[in-house]
Amino acid sequence: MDVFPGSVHSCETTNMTARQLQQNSWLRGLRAFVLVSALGSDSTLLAAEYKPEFKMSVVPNRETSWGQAAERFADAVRYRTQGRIRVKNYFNGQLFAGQQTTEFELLQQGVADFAINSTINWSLQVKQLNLFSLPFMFPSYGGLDAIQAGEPGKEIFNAIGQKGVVPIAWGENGFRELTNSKRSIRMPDDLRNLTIRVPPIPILAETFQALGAKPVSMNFDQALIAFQQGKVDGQENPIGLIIPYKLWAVHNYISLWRYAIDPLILGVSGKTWAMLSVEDRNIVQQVGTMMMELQKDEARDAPVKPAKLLQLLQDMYGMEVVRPNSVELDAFRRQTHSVYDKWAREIGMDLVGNAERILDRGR
Ligand code: X2X
Repeated sequence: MDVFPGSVHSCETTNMTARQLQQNSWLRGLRAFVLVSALGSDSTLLAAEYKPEFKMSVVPNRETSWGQAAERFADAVRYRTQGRIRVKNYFNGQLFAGQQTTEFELLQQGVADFAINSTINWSLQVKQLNLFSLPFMFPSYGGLDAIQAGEPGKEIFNAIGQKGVVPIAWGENGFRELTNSKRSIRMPDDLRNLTIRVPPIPILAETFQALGAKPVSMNFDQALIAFQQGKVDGQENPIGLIIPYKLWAVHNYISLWRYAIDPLILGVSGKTWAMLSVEDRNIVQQVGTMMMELQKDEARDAPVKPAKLLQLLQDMYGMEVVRPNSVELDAFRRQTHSVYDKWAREIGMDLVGNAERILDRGR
């Protein structure tokens, strides 16, 4: 018996903003493309033929804003499809056995049906996603939003679509800040010889190398153990993860340097997408868009403003909060310039140039 009764609403345009509508029309085109490339034809199956479980992959735990978004998505999709699509969430990287940069391949193969993941973890397969890891590129959320809503965002979603994954919506992990157990970090020199864990993608390791640190590339689950054992001196992650993972217990210092932004994307396997009826695709799209908008808001502002969380780190856990000034940030930027230039070429000069122009207009 279905525990989620209720009518399926007309899922076309109810309650959508003009921006969402506009986004949806090109997304529909993109999805049609992915569908055709994935299967060669449109095979809309009957609901009764769906599998009993659709798998959602999530890197961190249920308590994070990514985890909450996955829970809400699963509940609402099940409700709106009257139980046709039952999503089971696999937290803590269970589906990819700790290898966080292989998740995109699971989506391509249809081993995972859905994923909410950081652009970092998909950037080995979709090189354009390295844009967000260009050192010290993103000054603010405003510029980021304009890039995601504009041409660069479309180009990136197209690139993901061409690789057999349907991107539904942007979310956010946040600006990646630096924590460590050794000392305050205000200038590049302060980083010298510190071992800093970074997610396993080259651009982040190269950035820390350029700053004189000793980067250690490691999957997140292993990193958590390494922090506990004091095997590395520091790490970089947004405040939204520093709190639920209690990094204040192992690191006394945090530098708010915004060296990289870390968007999330909700994606669907092209193979799974091809399995769904048009009606159910629309439901997935609508629910996903709404849940990721909520997730993005939460990552930035709710339930508690990041400034309040910082106060908590400072007053409750005794962390020393360092805010490098603009001269100090310039020193970091200068020292990582070669990494920026090298990766701008890898990502594509047109895409990076477009993004830079959008940021300049917003300054
Ligand atoms: O591995 C990390 O640091 C994390 C959790 O932020 C990502 O998945 C990129």
